[in-house]
Amino acid sequence: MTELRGTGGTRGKRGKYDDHPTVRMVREQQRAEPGPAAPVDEPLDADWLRRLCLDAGADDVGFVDVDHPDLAAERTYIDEVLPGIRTLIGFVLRTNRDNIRSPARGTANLEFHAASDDTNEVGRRIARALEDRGIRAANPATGFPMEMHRFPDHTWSIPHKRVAVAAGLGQMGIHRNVIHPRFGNFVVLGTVATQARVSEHGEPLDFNPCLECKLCVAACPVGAIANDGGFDFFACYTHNYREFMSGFVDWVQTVADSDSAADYRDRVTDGETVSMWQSLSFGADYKAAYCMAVCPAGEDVIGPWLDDRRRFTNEVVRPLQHKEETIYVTADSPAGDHVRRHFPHKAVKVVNGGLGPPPS
Ligand code: B12
Ligand code: SF4
Repeated sequence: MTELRGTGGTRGKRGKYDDHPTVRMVREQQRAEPGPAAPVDEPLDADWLRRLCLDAGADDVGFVDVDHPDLAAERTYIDEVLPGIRTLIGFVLRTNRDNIRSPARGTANLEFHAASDDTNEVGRRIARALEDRGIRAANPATGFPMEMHRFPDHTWSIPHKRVAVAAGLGQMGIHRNVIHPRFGNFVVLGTVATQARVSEHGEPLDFNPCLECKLCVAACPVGAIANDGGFDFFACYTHNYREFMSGFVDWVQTVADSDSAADYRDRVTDGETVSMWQSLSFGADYKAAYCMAVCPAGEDVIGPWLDDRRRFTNEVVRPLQHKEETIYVTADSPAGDHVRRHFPHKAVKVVNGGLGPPPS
């Protein structure tokens, strides 16, 4: 009889749980249909696994050995997801482009939230399908929830961008988002970690779909993206993530510091208060993502830009640049100067970035 692991039984001896109905039932089943109780060590066929992932709803997929050198720096966090990971299954789901491009933030955020939910659901389906075959697998979130107890240090478990690049699903553009050769940057990235080995791994793309057109540089309201691909994390984080982690901390501090309702309403507009309510109720809203919105790269995306660049700029880039809105910056930051210089019609609001101690 196959020894059942985890029942406390010792081979040849009667164990404490031998008479439990579940233990008896499982042992009966194993006698009737002997099969692998633990994952078999044969690698999974890559074509079979690819089909499984596409059937689960992925738009593209690639496999990476967890020992890939590009993941070495992140192993402590990756290994936390599941013991004994051997393969990372990287996959992408397309997003609806015109939602992401919409200057109406509700329309763009609906797509970010819906596409992230779909991606989590696809990861869950892949993990479930593997589990049903006796293979251990887990799907960490595409974004949130994260390991917030480590905040502000490394809060994510799996660096999906690095996995996607190693899996051959795209390359990072100047704006540091992964650009898929066909779908462009209009993708959400997901990863499933599994103990299984896979017969073939992906190879990084041999070209970068980024055109170096710099539309992302021109569109970012806080100047977070440099021409050479440098990225001002704090500028992006302070504005775009105003209603996420640190922005929320800053808002709570403002509430705590206010002397009265009137004082609070001097510091925070009603629009900002209800926007925070909306983020807390329906999922935190991004303030921009304009770098992603304007990117013309990718076989399925590039057509309108190639046909008529002026028209593309007028229809896609200008509405975001011309939008009148509040831009959040920290005091004396290059981001503040950037908004005042390039987007004088946008209101600048100086806030506490929230990563350090509260302002005195
Ligand atoms: C951390 C993070 C961020 C950070 C940093 C972004 C970045 N460039 O890394 C912030 C909060 C700014 C951010 C913003 C956005 N993000 Co984000 N983010 C992540 C996250 C959790 C990890 C990214 C990562 O691996 N970074 C490390 C390496 C691989 O990237 P890197 O560019 O070399 O990172 C450097 C800097 O970011 C910096 N850094 C990172 N964190 C921190 C923290 C501090 C305190 C400091 C000082 C520096 C710093 O140091 C890194 C090493 O040099 C992933 C989800 C995940 N679990 O993977 C999503 C992810 C990368 N984000 C995504 C998206 C969509 C966005 C936004 C468009 C959000 C939005 N809707 O507005 C913007 C785009 C900003 C941009 N141009 O990059 C997508 C990208 C999809 C794609 N096609 O590539 C991901 C993959 C989520 C997903 N599952 O699809 N994000
Ligand atoms: S907008 Fe242009 S420069 Fe920026 S990432 Fe996309 S293709 Fe590259």
